[in-house]
Amino acid sequence: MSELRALIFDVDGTLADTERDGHRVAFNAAFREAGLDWDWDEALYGKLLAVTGGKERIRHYLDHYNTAFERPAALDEFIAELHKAKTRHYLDMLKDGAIPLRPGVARLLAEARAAGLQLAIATTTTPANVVYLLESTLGRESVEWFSVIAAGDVVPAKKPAADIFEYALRHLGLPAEACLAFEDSANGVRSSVGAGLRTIVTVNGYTRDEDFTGALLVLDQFGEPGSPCTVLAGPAVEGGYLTVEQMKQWG
Ligand code: XBP
Ligand code: MG
Repeated sequence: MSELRALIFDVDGTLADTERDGHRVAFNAAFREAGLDWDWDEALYGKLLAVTGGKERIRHYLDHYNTAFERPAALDEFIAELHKAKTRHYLDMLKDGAIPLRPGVARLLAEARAAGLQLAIATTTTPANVVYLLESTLGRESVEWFSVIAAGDVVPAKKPAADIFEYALRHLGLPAEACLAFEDSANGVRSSVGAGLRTIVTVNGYTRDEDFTGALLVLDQFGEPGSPCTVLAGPAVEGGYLTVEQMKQWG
């Protein structure tokens, strides 16, 4: 048993419900702007989430769902440009405060800081998306709360590969046993568990029925005093909401 020293958070689906009403909408806005008639509805987007990373997701869409599309010769650049526009639209949404944090996230971050734990991010999304989300929900200074923000193309192999969590651990300078990871998806859990991390899952509409083999605990949300979480798998959560005190006991 090792003393708990750091918490490593996924972003999309874990800190905030960003996919259906955030990233998806921004992708569609970028497609429209580029004169494309592509429309990623909620159901299709759920299937496309099988592939992490926005650029990788666009390529997967062309390979499997829009094979008739006449591809430009410079496909990589075409995808990169579309994705740049998508990021611009997504950041505009964050600036407008369109995406709140999930229940219990702000409380848990505050508890962790008060307890002297380090905080880190491990995500496949673009770095600016993380900064804007933190700033718009927790204030400008909140970015500084995180010792490591591991995001996007900083590793070539995105989740479910373990690389992004391994990168975060390396930069924290801690062994996996001293940390807990927080995820919302099967791809994320494969990545964090692959890096040797005990992982707590909070599911969302897109990921509820996924396979979370290897996770320590699966919840519907972190929970808040007076607004309890539901345990879907794993040990009981005392009082109905996840606390740093409890997590230390599972250490
Ligand atoms: C998140 C992703 C990201 C976002 C879009 O996965 O796969 O690609 O959907 O962000 P996870 P970008 O939560 O497992 O890290 O378009 O910036 O890639
Ligand atoms: Mg996620």
